Amino acid sequence: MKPRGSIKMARSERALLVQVVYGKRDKGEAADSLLELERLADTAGAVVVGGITQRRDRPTGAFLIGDGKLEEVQMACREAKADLVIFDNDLSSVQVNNLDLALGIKVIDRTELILQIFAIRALSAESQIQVELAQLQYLISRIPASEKQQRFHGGIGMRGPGESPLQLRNAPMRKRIRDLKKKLEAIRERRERTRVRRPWPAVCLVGYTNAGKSTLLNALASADAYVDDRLFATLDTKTRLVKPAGGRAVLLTDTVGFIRHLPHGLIASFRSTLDVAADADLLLVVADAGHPRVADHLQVVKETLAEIGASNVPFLLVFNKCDLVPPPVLEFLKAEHPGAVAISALRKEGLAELKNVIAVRATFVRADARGAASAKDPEEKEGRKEGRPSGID
Ligand SMILES: Nc1nc2c(ncn2[C@@H]2O[C@H](COP(=O)(O)OP(=O)(O)OP(=O)(O)O)[C@@H](O)[C@H]2O)c(=O)[nH]1
Ligand SMILES: [Mg+2]
Repeated sequence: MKPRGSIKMARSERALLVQVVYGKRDKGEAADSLLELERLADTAGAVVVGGITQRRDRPTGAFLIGDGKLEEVQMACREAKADLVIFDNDLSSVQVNNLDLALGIKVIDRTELILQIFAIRALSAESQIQVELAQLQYLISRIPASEKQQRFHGGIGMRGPGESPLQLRNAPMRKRIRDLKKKLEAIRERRERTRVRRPWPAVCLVGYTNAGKSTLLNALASADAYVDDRLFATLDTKTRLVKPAGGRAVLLTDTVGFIRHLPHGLIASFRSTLDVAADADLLLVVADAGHPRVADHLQVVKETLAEIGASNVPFLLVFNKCDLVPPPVLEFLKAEHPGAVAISALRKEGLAELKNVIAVRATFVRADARGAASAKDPEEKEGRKEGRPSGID
């Protein structure tokens, strides 16, 4: 199922990628970051026409890259007929302006690219408010006062929900930010009231983008969450009731994925969506076992969970995409992470065991945390069947 806002490009922009690697940064990690930038650009609808990396001891200069490298980038842009340059590193507003002028084409950084993807992908009113807030805060923090109304000038091919120049002109940005924050606070309060009443243990799927969280929700709950081999397919939460055979039902929620260098402003703006993880009784940390940098991904997930205040929520590590993993690699991962469950959400393998572990862990942590062990299963009381209870989503 395609979401209404799936990316439709009138014309694909041709993007050249540039990365500056400082000091002792791990080569493999930097290379993976560049590959990820390529996927992000593709997700935003651009066609990547090349990539240039420079190693430097420390960040310098008006252009981030050295003069010689700047010439190389100029030439590469001309040769490849690029109309966009995307930096993997964060750029200051001064650097963006200097590069814009020197190269004569649009220059954006990774943060702006991610914000644009979120703007394109945001479907619900809530995620649109969150993206607009993040964009406005990005503008305020990065752009000199004289330019505040001119950034987000079209991004890659299309507009997002938060970038109407009219909107920016008609309402001073700070007032708009205050209004958006108020709206999000109201959403949070409403969600908080629902949370207090929820009768089932709450389990939340978290993990790196593209790990297979939505595929797993679909497999466990016969749901229809949007699945895509692009990054940030999911920006909204989706909750379904899952009942293990003979066990107690849990509420399973799918949410937005994480990525390295996820802009802090975006995390703060997506607070009301990410609260679902911080409030969960159990987190299912889904990892793509077939990804060569899975250890980096797990580290990013750990750091992001800390940033959203979910570090203390009990978790269960789930290695997904095991159908793609040679047995020795799987054995290595299992040895490194005792207690992790190995599955293939796509092929529906290992799901019965996973459901049982979830049932035991979720009931245990809920009883432990809230003294609810003696509470009667509300599902039995209300005679509900597996599926979607009313008022969820
Ligand atoms: N081979 C294989 N592919 C899988 C498996 N699970 C998911 N995928 C694929 O991985 C891609 C991403 O899946 P999603 O479920 O959208 O991933 P996600 O974690 O929800 O991603 P975001 O919403 O972007 O954070 C899709 O192409 C899926 O078909 C699996 O077990 N095996
Ligand atoms: Mg998803």
